[in-house]
Amino acid sequence: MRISLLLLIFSLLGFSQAHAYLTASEPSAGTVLVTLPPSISLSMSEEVELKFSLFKIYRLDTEPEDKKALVTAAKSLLEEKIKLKNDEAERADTGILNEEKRSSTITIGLKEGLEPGLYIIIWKVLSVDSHSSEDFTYFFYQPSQP
Ligand SMILES: [Cu+2]
Repeated sequence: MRISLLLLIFSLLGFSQAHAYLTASEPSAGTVLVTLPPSISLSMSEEVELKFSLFKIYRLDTEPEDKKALVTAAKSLLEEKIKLKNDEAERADTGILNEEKRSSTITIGLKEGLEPGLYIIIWKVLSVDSHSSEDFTYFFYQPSQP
């Protein structure tokens, strides 16, 4: 019993390590920024094929009341927007800044003059092992009042 449980844990770990998942981001999830940087970066557990991966940043008009509502909002953003074409106007990003074909560190440009609020970064990536995965992270932009 104990051995099979251990095997299960190891196989679950093996499964998650075989895909590109977020290991870190700058800013990190939930950070409140007083000023916006020119770009944000995502670190993935393995390299992704940038031509076959999508990264988008959206500002939400209404902020979710709690973490659960935020996850729901992010999931519907992923469903509705990740494959949308010609959506540059409603996005907060200017696209990825990487020039290489594959990378585990993705830099995404931010537009200038963005409104305060909650920003959600969504992605659907194809990792070099040919598996695809999608997820999100988020930050707040809250400039201090003069
Ligand atoms: Cu994989």
